[in-house]
Amino acid sequence: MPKSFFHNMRHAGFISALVMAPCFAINAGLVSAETIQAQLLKAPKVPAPITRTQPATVVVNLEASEWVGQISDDNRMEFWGINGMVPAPMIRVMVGDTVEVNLKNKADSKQSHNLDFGKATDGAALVSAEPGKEAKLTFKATKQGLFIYQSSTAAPSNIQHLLSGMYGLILVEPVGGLKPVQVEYYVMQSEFYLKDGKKNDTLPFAIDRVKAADASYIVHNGHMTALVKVPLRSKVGETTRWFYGNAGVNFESSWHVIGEMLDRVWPGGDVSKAPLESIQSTLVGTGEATIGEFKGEMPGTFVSVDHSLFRTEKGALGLLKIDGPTNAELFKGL
Ligand SMILES: [Cu+2]
Repeated sequence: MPKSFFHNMRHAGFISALVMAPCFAINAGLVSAETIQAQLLKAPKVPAPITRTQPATVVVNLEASEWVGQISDDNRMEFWGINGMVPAPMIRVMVGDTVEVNLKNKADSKQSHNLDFGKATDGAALVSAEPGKEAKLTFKATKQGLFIYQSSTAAPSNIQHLLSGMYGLILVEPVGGLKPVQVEYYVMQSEFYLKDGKKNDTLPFAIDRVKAADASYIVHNGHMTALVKVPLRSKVGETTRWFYGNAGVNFESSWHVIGEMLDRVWPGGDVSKAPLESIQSTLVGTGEATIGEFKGEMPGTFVSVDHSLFRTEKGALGLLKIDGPTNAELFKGL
């Protein structure tokens, strides 16, 4: 862990969502279901909320590739990811939508890469592409909720895909979308198992450490200090909704925001049920995602953690900076 995770707070960037206009597919003179190009943004950005009530076809263009990048300020590793991002971009669709996934595998990849969307539909929905090739998968989003899509790990030998960054969230919203809130963020806890090395080394994957559950890093959004260097932002009075995933593979995450109460939590991302209310910490299993939200009552910098607190030394934390006037009625320091 760097000396102080508060050190870089002032370099915070403001995060804004891009909105893309939908287009209509015209087929043999008939207007078919609306065809929408999925917004694919780098975490913690979340695609724009769904407000429509009619199913559409959502086109999701994904590219698998392998690259060497920073896992911490000191060391690099080889990532295997989607669209050059770890975690992969969040996909947002509505129940009843047809999802068209185009998976391209970059020509200089050494691996064949696949993605499994089986949680968002009935049965297996796997798409696989050899280096330099492209594959297409069309599936109907039949199950609403928040799920992880990931590189399939049918054989243990494939675990390196899941431990190199090949996972993201897919949100299947109910018809008409979730109740709107002011701010939404996407956070993924993930584990990396690497051989030890010196400063500036590129650290190779270490399967022995996976088996021993001896993680080198447990991070929020693909880098040890991703959400420390660039904190999440909101304002007093705003409700912040978090789409919080845990890619695993060894550690459940006890998600907790120090100094805040989770006003509403949808455990397991199950939006078909009423949320739990006033939750202090919520367990997010490996290979599971949860939705949680809270209203910021006071200004300050709040620390989101896996409450197995020594994991913060490996990167399992992020900051939320809430700006605005203080509320003396609610809380007064001595
Ligand atoms: Cu892969």
